[in-house]
Amino acid sequence: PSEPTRDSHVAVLAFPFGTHAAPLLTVTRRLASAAPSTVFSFFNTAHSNSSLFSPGDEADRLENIRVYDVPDGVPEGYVFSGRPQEAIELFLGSAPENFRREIAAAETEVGRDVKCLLTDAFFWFAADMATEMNASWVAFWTAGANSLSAHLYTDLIRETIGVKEVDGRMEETLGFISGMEQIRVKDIPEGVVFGNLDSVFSNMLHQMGLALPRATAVYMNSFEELDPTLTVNLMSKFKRYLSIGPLALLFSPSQRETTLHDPHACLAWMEKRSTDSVAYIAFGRVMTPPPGELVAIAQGLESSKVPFIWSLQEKNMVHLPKGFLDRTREQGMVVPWAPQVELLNHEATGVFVSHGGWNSVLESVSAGVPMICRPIFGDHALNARSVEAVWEIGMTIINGVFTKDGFEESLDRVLVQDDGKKMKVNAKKLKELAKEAVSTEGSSFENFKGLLDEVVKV
Ligand code: U2F
Ligand code: KMP
Repeated sequence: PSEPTRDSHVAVLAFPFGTHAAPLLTVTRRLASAAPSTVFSFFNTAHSNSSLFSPGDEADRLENIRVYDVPDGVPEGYVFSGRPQEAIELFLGSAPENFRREIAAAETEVGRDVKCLLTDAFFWFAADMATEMNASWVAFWTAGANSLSAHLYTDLIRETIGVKEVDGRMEETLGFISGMEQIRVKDIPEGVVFGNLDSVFSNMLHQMGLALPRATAVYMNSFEELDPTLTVNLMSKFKRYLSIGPLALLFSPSQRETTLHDPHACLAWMEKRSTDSVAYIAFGRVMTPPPGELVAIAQGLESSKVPFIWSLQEKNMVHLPKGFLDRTREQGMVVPWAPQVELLNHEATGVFVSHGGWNSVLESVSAGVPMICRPIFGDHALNARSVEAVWEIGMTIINGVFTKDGFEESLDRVLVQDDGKKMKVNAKKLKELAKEAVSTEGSSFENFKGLLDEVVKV
C-alpha cells in the first residue's frame, strides 16, 4: 500500500538530556494531531527515545509521527573521565552532522523535503541548517522567560557588569533589562558573567542568544501573564514569540500522553492526609543535592513530623540516615519516581520542595502549590528568585542549602506562618491566570494556533 499524500514534512530535533525531549514530544503530538496530513520526523538518541516510548506504547503513536534514533556522539570504546557535561559535549560535537544525515534519510523515506526544523532552542546551528535547507526554524525554549532573556542579553550583561571579576557586584540587580528588575547578578546562570565562560555549554548558550532572533518563531512552555513585562521585551527581539503553556494544563490527566504511572501507590497514600499538609520533594533528572544535604532533609522531616512524599533516585537512598525509612514508615514515603503533576494537584499537598527546574516550577504554578527552592545549577536560581521575589509564591531554602534547622524553619514558614498563607493565595491566583491562558481564546490557546500555523505552512 502506498503512503497517503502528505502536505508537509517537519523535522523535530530533541536535546536528549535533562527534561527537554519530553515536553518537545508533548508539543509534537499536539501539532501532529492538529495537522494529520503533515509528517513529523522526531530525531533523538536511542537512550532518550527509550525513556519516552515504552515498548507496548506503539498503539499510542500517531501515524504521522516517525521516530528516528540519532547517535549519541560517544566514540566506540570511549571511557568517561567523569567531567560534568562530558556526555553533552560529545553529543553536541557530532550533532549537526548526525542530524543532517538522518534528516536526509528521512526525506528519502517520506518522499518529501523538510520544510520546517522544530528544534530545542539549544541547537543554535539549526539557524544555518534551515537556511541551507530552505526551511523555516522554529525553536523551543524549554525553560522560563528570565533565563531566555539572560542568554539573549548576554553581551549587554557582560558589558554592563563585566566578566569574571564580578564578586563585588553579585547583589546588583539587572534594572537595565526591562522585566528583570528583581533579578540579581548572582541569580544569572553560570557561564554568562561568572563560572566557566568558555565551556562548550556556555558557548552554546551564548551562540543561541545570538541566533534566536533569526528563528521564524521562538516558543515556550509558559504563559504571557506570568511575566508580562518580559513578554513585551522578548516580543520585540524575536520575529514571533509564542508562550503556549502551561503544558501540564493542556492535557487533563486522563488525556496526558503517558498513562498514569504510580507503581508505589503515592496517590492512595495521599487520600489519608489532611488538606495542605504534605511536603512533596523532588529534584529533577540531572542532579541531586549532595549526600550531606540529603541527611539534613531526612532529619528536618523527622523532627518537623511533616508528612512527606520524597522522589529520590534509587542510587541515592544509601545516603539516608540509618533507620530513617523504618522510623518514618507512617509519616511518609521515599520512592524512586512519583506521579508529580497528579501529586501537586492533590489537595493534601501543602508545599513543593524542589531544585527549581522549569518544568517543576510551572507544574507547581499550574497546581497553585507554594514552593521551597534549593537551586543547583543553570536556570534554577533565576527560577527560585522569581518564585520568591517576583511571584511571591514561595522561598529559597534558608541558608541556600539544606540544613536540618533551616529546612525545618522553611517548612514551618510555608506550611504554618502567615507568610506561607500569602504565598498560597498568590499561587492560587497564578493558577487561575494559567487556566485562563490555556482556555478557549486565552493567550496560550491563541499562541498555539500561531505555532501550528508557523510549523505546518508549506
Ligand atoms: C532540566 O530539568 P530537570 O530534569 O532538572 O527538572 P524539571 O524541569 O523540574 O523537570 C522534571 C520533570 O520530571 C517530572 C516532573 C517534571 O516534569 O513532573 N518528574 C516526575 O514526574 N516524577 C518524579 O518523581 C520526578 C520528576 C534542567 F535541569 C532545568 O535546569 C531546566 O529548567 C529544565 C527545562 O529546560 O530542564
Ligand atoms: C545538564 C543539563 C542541563 C544543564 C546543565 C547540565 C539542562 C538545562 C540547563 C540550562 C542551563 C541554562 C539555562 C537553562 C537551562 O543546564 O538540561 O538558562 O536545561 O549540566 O541537562
